[in-house]
Amino acid sequence: MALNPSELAAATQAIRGHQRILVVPHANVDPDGLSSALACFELFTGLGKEVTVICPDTLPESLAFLPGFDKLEREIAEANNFIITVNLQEGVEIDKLRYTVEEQKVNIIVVPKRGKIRPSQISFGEGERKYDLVVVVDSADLALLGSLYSDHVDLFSEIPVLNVDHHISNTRFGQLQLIDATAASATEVLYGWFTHVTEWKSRITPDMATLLLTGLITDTRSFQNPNTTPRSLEIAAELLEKGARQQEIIQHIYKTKPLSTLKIWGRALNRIQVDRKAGIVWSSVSKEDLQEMDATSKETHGILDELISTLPEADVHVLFTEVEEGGLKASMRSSAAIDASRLAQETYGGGGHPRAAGFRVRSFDNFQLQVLDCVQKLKTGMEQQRKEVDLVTTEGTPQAVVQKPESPPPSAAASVDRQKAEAMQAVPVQEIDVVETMRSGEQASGQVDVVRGLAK
Ligand SMILES: [Mn+2]
Repeated sequence: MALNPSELAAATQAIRGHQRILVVPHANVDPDGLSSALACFELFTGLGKEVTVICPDTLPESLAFLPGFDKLEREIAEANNFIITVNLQEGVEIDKLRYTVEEQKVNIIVVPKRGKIRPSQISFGEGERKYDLVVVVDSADLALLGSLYSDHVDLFSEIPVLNVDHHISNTRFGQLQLIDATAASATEVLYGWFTHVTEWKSRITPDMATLLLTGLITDTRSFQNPNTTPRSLEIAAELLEKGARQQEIIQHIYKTKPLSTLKIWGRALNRIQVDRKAGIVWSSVSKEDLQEMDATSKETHGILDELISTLPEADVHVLFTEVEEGGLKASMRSSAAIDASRLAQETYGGGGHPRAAGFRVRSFDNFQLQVLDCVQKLKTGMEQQRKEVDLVTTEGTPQAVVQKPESPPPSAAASVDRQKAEAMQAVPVQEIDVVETMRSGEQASGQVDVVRGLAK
């Protein structure tokens, strides 16, 4: 499934026709999401756009080598302008604009040079939004943006959204989509798009190539995962030709791990459990493990891949992690024989992809006992799926071979918007009086935009 030409044209048109672009990846951001967002930032900025790129989480320090990392912002700035318009009819000319600030009040004082301004000449309206287009990358659903979405639902419904993704489970949100479920990474989709547009193709700098290759390398786990296609390899080769710094990526992604991460991986690998008859391999990391190793639950990311490479013949691999906020998180991968997404759904109401899924258990008394309980339930579910396959005599329809880390659940991180709101209320107590003299020559012809910050 390649990108659809009319969707490509519409997406390109959307970039050309908008000026203030907001780019966002999913919460619990991974290297593909972040490098996709930064690649968009590079290209769109080069096209003369005002681009804001948001990292919805704590900045992952391990990705600080990504070009443009220092441009990442944490929060959506949503100051909506409010415009007060004075209609200059009947020969009214304006001399000065003043405003005074009192406690809880701003007075805007319009001083006419000629004529008299009447209340009927005043009108109000909302100004432009800070952004006029949102580009969401590597996210199957808007909910996966976490609080970035839930705190700004109106923004996402009022301005057009372009959805660039490679997840088969993409809900096709947004007015515009560029979705290719056969692409190994979101950066592969972006590469297809950027090279499709003649004027953009030559804009792929070594920095941008490095970003695009980062997503491709990490989402295919260095081209080891079955989602790797001939196309992915071709693109990787082209990106190297365009100056992508592959060694830099490998060095930072695979060879730099904090000691705590290595320790926690060691603990998990030490604790591998195998049920050969059932075809399931699992391991677990408890809260105590994390505390002891001074690690966070995020550092368990990657252990599952190690489980798979250690015992590839099993049908299901699961890693159970007891999470800081309470409960446990199970990440699961499966062979083509088992639908992991269905298994997660039917046992614990989880979800994901056919071959990579996950679920959560919110509360339990004892983590290790709960893990055993989960394994038992998963085994029953696997048995059930195998039975159904035996019953169906028709030739198997080809399984989707898109393997991806499970989509992260929306982050529960609280927004810090309130701080801003509080800061706004702390308007200076003393009076400010600002005067702007209108240059009469510009009034008639064009726009004058006078900006003064209200802050002290
Ligand atoms: Mn991805």
